[in-house]
This record gives sequence, C-alpha cells and structure tokens, in this order.
Amino acid sequence: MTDIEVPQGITLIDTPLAGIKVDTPAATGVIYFNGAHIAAWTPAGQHPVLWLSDAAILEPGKAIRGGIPLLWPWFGAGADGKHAPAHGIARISAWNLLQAKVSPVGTASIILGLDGGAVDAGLAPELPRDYRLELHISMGRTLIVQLVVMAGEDALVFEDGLHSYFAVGDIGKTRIEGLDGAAFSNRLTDSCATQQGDVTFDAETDQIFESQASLRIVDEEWNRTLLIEKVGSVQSVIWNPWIAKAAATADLGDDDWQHFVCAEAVNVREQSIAVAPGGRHLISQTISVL
Ligand code: TA6
Repeated sequence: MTDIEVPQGITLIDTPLAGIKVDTPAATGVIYFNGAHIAAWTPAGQHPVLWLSDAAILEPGKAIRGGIPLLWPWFGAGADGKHAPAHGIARISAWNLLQAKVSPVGTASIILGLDGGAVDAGLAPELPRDYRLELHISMGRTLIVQLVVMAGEDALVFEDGLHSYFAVGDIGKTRIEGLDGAAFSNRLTDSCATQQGDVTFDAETDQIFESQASLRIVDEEWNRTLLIEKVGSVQSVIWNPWIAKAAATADLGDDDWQHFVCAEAVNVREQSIAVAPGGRHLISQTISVL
C-alpha cells in the first residue's frame, strides 16, 4: 500500500487494517488506508474527540462505524434512492499513502490518494475513470481534514461529505450551536422546517441543514466544547440513531447512541457539486477543542 518512509511520530501498521498510527507530543491518532479513514484523534490531554464503535468492522472493503467516513460520490442511497453501497465508494476503497511528515511541534501532515482507474468500475459505473481524490490531514492539537476531488478529461457531478462521529459524555447533555434559523429537511419524516435555537437530542435525529456556518458541540457532561469550522460545504447533517436504530444496527452497541453525535459537512441533493474537466473541489472540516 506504500513504500514511503515515515518519520518519528508516525508508525505504519498492518493490523487490524493497514494504516498509520500517529503518536506525537501534540496528539495520537489512527488512519486506515481502507477508506482513508481517520479512526481516532486525541489531542494531548483530552478525551478522544472522534468516537469509534467497539463493534466496528475493520476489514478491507467494509465501511467503518465511527471516526470520519468519507461520503463520495453519493450520500446515503443517492438522490434516486437506488445507489449502493451506502454513502458511495470512497469510504470502502483502498487508498495510497502519498505523504507523511511531522512538524517540530508534533503536527502530522498526511496525504492519501485514490485514483479512479484503480477503483472497481462496477461499483460506480456512471463515473468516468480518470478522476482522482486526495485526503489531506493535519493532525495535531487541531485536526484539519480536506477532501479534494479532481476531475480528469470529463466533468464530474457528485455529492460529498465528511461524516464525522464526535465523542460526547452524554448525548442528553449535548447541544449543537450554530444552526439557529437554518432551514432543514428531516430525513425521518421527509418534511422541512426552520431550526429554532440550538439542536438538542431527545429522539432519533437525521436532518440536513442548509448552512455554511461553523458548529459548536457543547458537551456539559465532559465540560467540553468542540468547534467545527468548514470550507466548501453548504450543508450540515446532524445524526444520532437513538435507542431503536442503535439496537438494530449490527456494528453499534446498544448504548452507543448515548456517546456520540455525527456533525457532517456535506453537499448533497440540490447542492450536489459539478466540477468541469480538469477542475477540482475541496470540502473540509477544521476541528478544535475550545
Ligand atoms: O448521515 C446520516 C445517515 O445517512 C443516516 O441516515 C444514518 O443511516 C447514517 O448516515 C449512517 O449511515 P451508514 O451507511 O454509515 O450506516
């Protein structure tokens, strides 16, 4: 998967999946090449910021429950509701390590790449083969994740997103600031509304907000606030499965719903991205502990 040399602070790993471990004075973390998946990030002295299921399936070609799954080139089952695999092919494809550096203060700079020509054409027959994806990760006291989609000779139209799972002490004592006044579509009821105040949780939640705003996840149990700034994304999805869906999901523990919330930067449905031949699109989240 790679023949590049990695510096002190970064270790190549083979199990449970091929990838790298980061362990520097600034942070620890794990990134798997399967899906270019950031499975863990813990800034020095903090609780883990990303949540990962104890029941996550860590096998090549399988989606991983937790961390930061990539959404591309479709969200869910796509706009027509007929696309599979769920959330597209980026999160289940084998990416290559292109760069691994560590700065003097311990910030790891990692680049992973995926060539369209290396992806099984049967997985996404509508796509041209000459696209290219890169994931640029800066992992230190802050985590910056940038997904860059580059078109080849043909134009590309796609949905994209960063489906980040954030660890919280207690979902019932967690609120998300930054979406007051935003229009949203509720995926559970197939209806639209306008958000009043902060987003709080007392039931299954699966909403697409029309918003470019930064979010704050305020976690009263751990007395911690996470700031999520984004670029290149005009929507945020907020998801928590709550009790019944967690129980019905094989790679989620029955009580896991209490300990995470997904706050996703996305461009989906009417906000899908069109990239001209030779063009590119970047979507990013910058995550900080305040
Ligand atoms: O982004 C929200 C969502 O699409 C939910 O509807 C929920 O199903 C979640 O993602 C998880 O999807 P997954 O395919 O990873 O099980």
